[in-house]
Amino acid sequence: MTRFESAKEIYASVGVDVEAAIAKCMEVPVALHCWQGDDVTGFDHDGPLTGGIQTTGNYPGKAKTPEQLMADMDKAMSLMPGKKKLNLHACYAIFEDGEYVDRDKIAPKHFAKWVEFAKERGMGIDFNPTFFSHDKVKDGLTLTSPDEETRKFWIDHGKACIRISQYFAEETGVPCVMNIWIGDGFKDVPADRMGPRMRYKDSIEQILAEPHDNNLVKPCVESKVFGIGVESYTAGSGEFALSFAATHEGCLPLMDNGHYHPTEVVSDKIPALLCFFDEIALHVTRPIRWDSDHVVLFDDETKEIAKEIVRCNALDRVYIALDYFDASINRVSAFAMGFRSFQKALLAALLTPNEALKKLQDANRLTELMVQQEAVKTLPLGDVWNEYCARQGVVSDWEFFAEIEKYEEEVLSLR
Ligand code: RNT
Ligand code: ZN
Repeated sequence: MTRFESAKEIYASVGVDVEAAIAKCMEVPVALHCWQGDDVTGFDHDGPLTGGIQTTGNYPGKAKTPEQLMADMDKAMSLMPGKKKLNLHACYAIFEDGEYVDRDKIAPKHFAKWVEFAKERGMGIDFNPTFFSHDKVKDGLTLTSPDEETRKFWIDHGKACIRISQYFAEETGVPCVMNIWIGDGFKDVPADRMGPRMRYKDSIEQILAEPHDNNLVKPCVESKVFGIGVESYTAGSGEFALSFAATHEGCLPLMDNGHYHPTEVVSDKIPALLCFFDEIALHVTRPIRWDSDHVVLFDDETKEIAKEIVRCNALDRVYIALDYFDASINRVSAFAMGFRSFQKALLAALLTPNEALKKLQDANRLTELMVQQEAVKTLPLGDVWNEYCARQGVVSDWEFFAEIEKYEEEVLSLR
């Protein structure tokens, strides 16, 4: 008997159907964020990363052109099991033949190459307006700016992104999640906390008024607790984003698990929000002490997030995207490791006897629940994971690094 066959029997003995879990895991789309490949730089500007986020490290081989970024994503995707969706930021517009337009004027044609890339690989596309790293960010503000010309520029950017999102959905046949996140805030104690939020509310309302099909474009608002240089106040706080989504038809809340106080957990917020929203969106990341955006690993909170989505029976109600950017290690490895880690968490969640455990809770058999939840942790997940990777035609964890080394030697080191 192979290790996989033996694992299957062990899981069956606790009521888990391994084949069903593997089949399900292959179907769940997870969005891969292009910005891990070039430290959130993009192709439409020179100048630093702003908005209160930061990449640290200077590992060689960073992608500098659309072709390099696509090649790196291709390599990474060849190492990742599971269903992928492409996640783009507006600053990854591709201008050709010397053309350039500012962010308020970007159009579907500037993303035609990405559409081609996605279609050839059978992927849908998610999208993000880029409200940072740009000279029209005035005094650190965009959609909350008291300067009407500035605010209008960014509203027009948002509207352009709605049109591009609709184009992505129409082209790929897959709904496009369009995430609004701004870094607007203040380093020190503001004198007016409500004014910027009222302007933000009005700005998003204007953006969402841009005609679009709600079945094709899924706008969301991502909250945040603080950013670098905006430690005292963030306009798009948790309460703001959640209340906005709750009161605006067709708008989803997006939770990034790096955007909360350190003892708050998104895994617990998922079932809370699912009581009220048909659909929600996630950015899965790994915050170390702050919103540091480390590569996602197979750690406790990642496992718990996946477990909640699965046991709430909400795989088709939660839009899952990854969001991290580590410039201190091989970026192709970072891409693939984060994706593989989330896949592993999903598979583990699908291999958990959730119904049996729920029954113990409802019968108040809490001693037994603790004992069994601990026993689940050492079920032979690794054997099923290896089989899952093999069936998806990707290398095992132990073969993975050799692929990274080879690509670094043959491609990245020549840049
Ligand atoms: C920033 C947010 C946001 C960004 C990306 C690049 O804290 O998490 O989602 O990481 O839009
Ligand atoms: Zn995020």
